[in-house]
Amino acid sequence: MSVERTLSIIKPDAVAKNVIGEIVSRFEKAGLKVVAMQMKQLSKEEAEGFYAEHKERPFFADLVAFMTSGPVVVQVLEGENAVLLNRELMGATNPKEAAEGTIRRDFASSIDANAVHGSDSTTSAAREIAYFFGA
Ligand code: RTP
Ligand code: MG
Repeated sequence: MSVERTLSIIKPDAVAKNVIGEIVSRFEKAGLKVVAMQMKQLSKEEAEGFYAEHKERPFFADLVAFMTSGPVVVQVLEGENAVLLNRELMGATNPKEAAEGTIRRDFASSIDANAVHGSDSTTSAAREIAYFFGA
């Protein structure tokens, strides 16, 4: 076990549904601490750079359009095994496949509008945290 940091984004669909507090509450109840938080409107360039690993994928343009469709809440979460714990709390990418009690099962409406982002590894987390919050 080790204390890690991970990057979380509450996506435009969840912000529009007025469930920022409910989502943050799930992180806190699971033992993750919010150590940085910023509400912002992503530019096209910011969203493209953030999801650069997916730029050749067929869904890239839709993903960027969705992520810039309204404000998001970008957070750094800290705790024991934060990267994996956050992914477990989020549930599967497609909400139809997400386990009961997960954020995506309860708040996501589709594979595009899927409520939250979470870093998928400690390496991604370091890059993503620096991307939004600097060193
Ligand atoms: P995220 O990066 O947003 O936390 O999501 P993830 O790790 O669960 O999934 P990832 O493979 O990284 O994909 C990033 C986002 O792209 C959209 N996507 N659409 N239509 C499709 O087949 C498809 N696959 C992925 C999703 O909105 C996903 O969250
Ligand atoms: Mg991902």
